[in-house]
Amino acid sequence: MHIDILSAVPDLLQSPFQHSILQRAEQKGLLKVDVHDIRKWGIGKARQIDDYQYGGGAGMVMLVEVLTNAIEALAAERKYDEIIFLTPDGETLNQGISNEISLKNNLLLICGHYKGIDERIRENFVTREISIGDYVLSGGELAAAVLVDSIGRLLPGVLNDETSALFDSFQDNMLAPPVYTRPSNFRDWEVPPVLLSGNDRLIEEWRDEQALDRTKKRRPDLLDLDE
Ligand code: 6GU
Repeated sequence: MHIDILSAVPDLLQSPFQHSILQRAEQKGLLKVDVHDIRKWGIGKARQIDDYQYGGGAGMVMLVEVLTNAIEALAAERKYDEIIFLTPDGETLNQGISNEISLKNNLLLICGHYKGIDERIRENFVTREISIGDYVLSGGELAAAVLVDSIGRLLPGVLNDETSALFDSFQDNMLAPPVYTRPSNFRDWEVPPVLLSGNDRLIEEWRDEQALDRTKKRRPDLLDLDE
């Protein structure tokens, strides 16, 4: 998968993809992320990328011409499956959306800043709009990092044990069961004996039960989704 990201604050996106699972994905050639500074397409000597909004009101808006030039320059190199704008008024990201997007080959992510981007970009280029939750961030960069992380780990071959994403929280609309490692007794805090039993069937039953219990208690809304 190839992901281009357009950002006015590219430095914010330097570190997130250079560690752990996403680093491994890049090293294995399964994922390539290129961050592009929008200012590269800025207008005039000052490389202007935003302006006051028509009709008045506080906050700057990113320029239609600048974003058009940026998008068209990148689109000339690559045919995008989706052009995604990160915005608090987009559809709220969930595991199902991440699963779906992880099947694409080429993505362009656009990070807004200030008040937002000229609506004509959304009308004429953007194919999908995504929010990461009902709260406001200063820009789309951290949301883009969240999206890339959640889809990058789903690419075939990225996780060591390919089955492990299947048992993540939210796959099957269920939270994950509790996990333990050695020692089995620490300060009299004991690991549930069934996990030490060696009986795979009982262990699986216990995990299913714990996952359901946890989901009922913490996120009953997830269980309604199945009906
Ligand atoms: Cl995608 N952008 C911004 N600015 N704020 C957000 C968001 C995105 N998702 C949740 N809050």
